[in-house]
Amino acid sequence: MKKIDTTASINGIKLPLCIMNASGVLCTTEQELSNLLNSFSGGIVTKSCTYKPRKGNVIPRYFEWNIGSINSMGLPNLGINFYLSFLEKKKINKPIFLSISGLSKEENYFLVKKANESSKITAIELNLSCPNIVEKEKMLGYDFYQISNFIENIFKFNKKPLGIKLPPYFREEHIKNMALVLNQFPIFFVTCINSLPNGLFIDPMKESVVIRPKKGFGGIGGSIIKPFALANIHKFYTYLRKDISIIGCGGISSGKDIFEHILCGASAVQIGTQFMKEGISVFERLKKELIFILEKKNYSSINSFKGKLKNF
Ligand code: RRO
Repeated sequence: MKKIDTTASINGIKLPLCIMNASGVLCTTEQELSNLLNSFSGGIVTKSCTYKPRKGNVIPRYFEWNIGSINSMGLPNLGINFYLSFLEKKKINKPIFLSISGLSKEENYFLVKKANESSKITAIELNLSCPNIVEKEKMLGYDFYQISNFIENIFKFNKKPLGIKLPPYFREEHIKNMALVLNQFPIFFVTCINSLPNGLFIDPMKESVVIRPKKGFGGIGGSIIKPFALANIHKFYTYLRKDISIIGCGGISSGKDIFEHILCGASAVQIGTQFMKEGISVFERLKKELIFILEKKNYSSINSFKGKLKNF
């Protein structure tokens, strides 16, 4: 049997495995990040950080059921200085993606500048799609007027590989317009998609919402969002410059799901809800399941089928 290659390249950033965690899931504290460093994951994405540490929203703020999850975490994180000094102390054995989610454009500029000072960060994942923060500014991922100027300003000083975590879009013209903007900049990758904003899951027995913040409304993840993730990945694959890689995120709980993401154009994938449910062993299981599928299909690497989804 020939050796199956499950490594990945994100616009030249080499991952020992094409599977990593999604930002936000078990990647906030020293313990969680150490666990990820010692795991099979092909890279590490940190919890989106702000300048000051944040406690986040009141609990309960996360709930899961068989096919989905809902969260309104409210950006709980230990502040950028914690993540930078944690990484300084550690021996790093895989690419590190520092996720940044400032509460204003100015805060994002500041955070990107700070991240540029660290040699331990492989790339920045700029989160322009947090669904749960109601601050004065509109979510940049949905602000087609401001995003171009914002990214232009970032690239005036940013020297690190930088990607953007996008929200889900539900109209082709939105994806096309966003791709046209992104194509103008030296962006390394996009991550598609963040959770579906403003969902509502309820408990009919208790006749109640299941999370406390925002009257129960929150971002939806898990298996039920996979069709939206695949649609966004595939459309962006069509419209983005070919050197901008796509990291697929949304609804992955099996090797088959990873195969589907890659078929739609993803170069690597992130695991959110399923990592939360299953814990750190998820990466090894998914790797085995992906290899099993590739063996059956006689594919030796991700590049043999990436983006090659067929139409009728
Ligand atoms: O912390 C959160 O509430 C959160 C963030 Br920043 C995000 O980007 N996506 C999400 O589902 N939750």
